[in-house]
Amino acid sequence: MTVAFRTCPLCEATCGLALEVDEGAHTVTKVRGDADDVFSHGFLCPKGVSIKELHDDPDRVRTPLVKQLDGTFAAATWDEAFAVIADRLPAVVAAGGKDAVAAYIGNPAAHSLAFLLYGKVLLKALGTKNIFSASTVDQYPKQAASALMFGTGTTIAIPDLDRTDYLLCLGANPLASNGSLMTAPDARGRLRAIRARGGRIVVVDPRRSRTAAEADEHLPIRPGTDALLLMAMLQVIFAEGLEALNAADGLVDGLDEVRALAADFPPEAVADATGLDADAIRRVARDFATAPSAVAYGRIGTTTQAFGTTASWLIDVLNVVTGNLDRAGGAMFPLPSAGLPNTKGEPGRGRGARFGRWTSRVRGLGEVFGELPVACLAEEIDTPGDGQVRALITVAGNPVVSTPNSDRLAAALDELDFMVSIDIYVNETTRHADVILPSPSPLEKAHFDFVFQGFAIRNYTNYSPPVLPRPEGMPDEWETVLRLVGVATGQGPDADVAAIDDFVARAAIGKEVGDPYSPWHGRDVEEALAELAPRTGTARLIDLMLRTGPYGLTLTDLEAQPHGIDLGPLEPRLPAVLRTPSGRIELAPPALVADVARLHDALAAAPAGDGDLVLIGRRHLRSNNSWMHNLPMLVRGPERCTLHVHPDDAARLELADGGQATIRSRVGEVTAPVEVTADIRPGVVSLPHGWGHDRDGADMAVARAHAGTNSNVLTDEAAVEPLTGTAVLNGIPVEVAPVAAPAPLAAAG
Ligand SMILES: Nc1nc2c(c(=O)[nH]1)N[C@H]1C(S)=C(S)[C@@H](COP(=O)(O)OP(=O)(O)OC[C@H]3O[C@@H](n4cnc5c(=O)[nH]c(N)nc54)[C@H](O)[C@@H]3O)O[C@H]1N2
Ligand SMILES: Nc1nc2c(c(=O)[nH]1)N[C@H]1C(S)=C(S)[C@@H](COP(=O)(O)OP(=O)(O)OC[C@H]3O[C@@H](n4cnc5c(=O)[nH]c(N)nc54)[C@H](O)[C@@H]3O)O[C@H]1N2
Ligand code: SF4
Ligand SMILES: [Mo]
Repeated sequence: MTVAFRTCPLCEATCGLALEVDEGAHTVTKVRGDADDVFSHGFLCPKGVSIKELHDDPDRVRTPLVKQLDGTFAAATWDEAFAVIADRLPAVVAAGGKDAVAAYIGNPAAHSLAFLLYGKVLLKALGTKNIFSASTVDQYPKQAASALMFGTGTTIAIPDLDRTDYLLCLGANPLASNGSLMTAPDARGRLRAIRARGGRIVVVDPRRSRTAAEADEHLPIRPGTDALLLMAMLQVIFAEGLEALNAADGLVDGLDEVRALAADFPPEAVADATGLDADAIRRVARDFATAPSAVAYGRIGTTTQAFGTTASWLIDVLNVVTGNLDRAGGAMFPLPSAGLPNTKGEPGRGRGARFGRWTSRVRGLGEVFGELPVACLAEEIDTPGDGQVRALITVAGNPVVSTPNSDRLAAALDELDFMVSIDIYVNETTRHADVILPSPSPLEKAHFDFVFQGFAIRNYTNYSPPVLPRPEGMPDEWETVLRLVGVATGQGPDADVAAIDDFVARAAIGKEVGDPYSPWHGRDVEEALAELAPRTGTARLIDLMLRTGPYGLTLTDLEAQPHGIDLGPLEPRLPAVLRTPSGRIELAPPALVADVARLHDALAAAPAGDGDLVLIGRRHLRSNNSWMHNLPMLVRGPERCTLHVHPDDAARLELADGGQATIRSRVGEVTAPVEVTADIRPGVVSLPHGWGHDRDGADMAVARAHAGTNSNVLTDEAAVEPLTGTAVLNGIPVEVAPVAAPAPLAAAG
């Protein structure tokens, strides 16, 4: 029995795990939090504990599966599976061109070294414009706003949670989600510490979430109106002369423009639309502006809604004009060990961001960060014509459950000529695939959360080697990706993966030696490649990123520190962090200023009537999007997929607590059990996403027994946020009615 230390790959908190390993039985016997982890200090949540069940899950796919003529899957060897792919994928391209193949990249890919480091290689090899991901049902609005203001999509201002005096938390529930775009193991402990040191927490959420329940104040906002609230706060701050730029002073363009825009939104003007009291808005604005330090932070409830990018922008405008950008206790820019685009090239200036360089075929939605909005995936498959998508590759994604109008997408997938999924389950999406290629279990892969280290509330780094060896014959995830690259580049099913890997490494080194600001500038590529030997694959690329990164570390340095390396609290990074063409903070990017017209329209529109209901989502600590419901320890206990309804709405609609209700939207209808609770505001109902595991053909026995209802049968693919095409998943108009109890049988005779 040995103890292995590794970072938990299951959410953004990146907790250190201490695992008792039984190599003989190829499993772990015990999961604990690693008390010596430099960042998580032993914190662990129920999902982290479940990594053992995930590894042991009998339903987890362990060999390639190939669909038979009768529609069932049969186990295949890797050579057999790749032979099928090499036979059928190029045929789709030959018939319909490169755009006939689409790709969808799911959320766990953001935690996978293979997809982070080689995913782009695959997408480039495919050469298709039909690239989709979970980002357009998630964080692209925040990344787009950040790119327009600061110059790159990963230059995201992160709450300095451990030092702030005032946290304004909008549309996020870190007590359930463990934090997102705010990597902070033990978010609850860190939030409690804010109050313990005399600070204040205000939560803006239509629901009294767990985070709201622990806050000093809860503002139960109407869904989709956060941008109006933020405008009103800015109006107060400007009108009362409370603005101060501090670190951003002399670096800001557009301050007068923002001041003029906000002038139209005094608290009284937005009170009805937001459902909030004007005095409360005014007080929160003053408190925020006058706190010794303060930070506004928004997440899913502010991004996947009608004003996602605009709200994300105004959150950072608030941080900037109150002098809280780039100062301790405010919103700061991490400096991760593997670097970021904002550590490359000329400090303080860059090319900035451009969106809409191409558009989707059917609806004409614009490209964002090289992708098209996933809300238009189904129509790209089911609408005939030139450029129609005929094949799909999914990578660690479950779009049939996670993206809007699930039923339309599920039907569209059945029409494809060919589909490949790299995944660890046969689920609602992968059941449509012709070939499923499994990944190793999380315990059989190396892990390095370099993306989330770039969004962390403290600078730290931590590399985890695999805990267990891969089973005989199972390739590493990156080898599978590169084998697909071989097929996509016409090298057939047996391409030389090592040669492709060398090619990728040379290209990455080439970028460094060509960057006058890189420590490796001007070096000889072959000599640099030799320095990284004998490492190959993901380890070689990580070593390169570390060596050319801001701290000049090596992978050997990280391997020597299994509990991680603390690199200290966040430090000011202005102005060097900026990559805007102007070299300044763009407070009023034209695309965002233009969207303020829609805010005026929202104010002018008739307020919601008494009978109007809108649907929002929510998360639970023991759930993880759509894919961890097959683990018995996470689905134990009361049913989680329930419709939350306020008592007033329940009375009006004659909905009984514990009874069933039908929920209908423009695109679909589902049934769910009702949970009557005063924790949700009237006029709003909430159903969590990620459920609905009763589809035929999925092979997840535990999940099927706890099927729940797929809330994305209700979300509308036509409703997208205009700047990034991100789906509106919160604020969906719905009608709710009780399911009539079965009539009692008439007494016989
Ligand atoms: N209504 C509504 N919809 C939402 C949301 C919401 O709040 N409301 N949230 C959205 C958000 S934020 C997100 S991120 C998306 C998530 O959307 P997706 O990423 O599409 O879905 P997940 O549920 O994360 O599914 C992950 C898939 O990856 C597989 N998987 C897990 N680990 C691995 C691995 O190591 N390797 C491989 N190859 N596969 C793996 C799982 O089996 C599963 O099929 O859902 C979005 N959908
Ligand atoms: N346990 C668990 N942890 C997770 C996940 C999970 O599924 N389960 N998913 C992970 C992923 S992929 C992500 S992206 C993160 C998301 O992390 P969070 O954003 O913290 O996730 P949620 O818990 O969904 O919190 C969103 C909140 O927004 C509220 N909301 C809805 N509409 C509005 C609105 O219009 N305005 C405002 N102000 N609030 C609104 C909801 O009531 C909800 O409380 O969580 C990650 N962590
Ligand atoms: S909070 Fe996230 S990273 Fe930490 S143990 Fe839980 S799932 Fe893993
Ligand atoms: Mo997400």
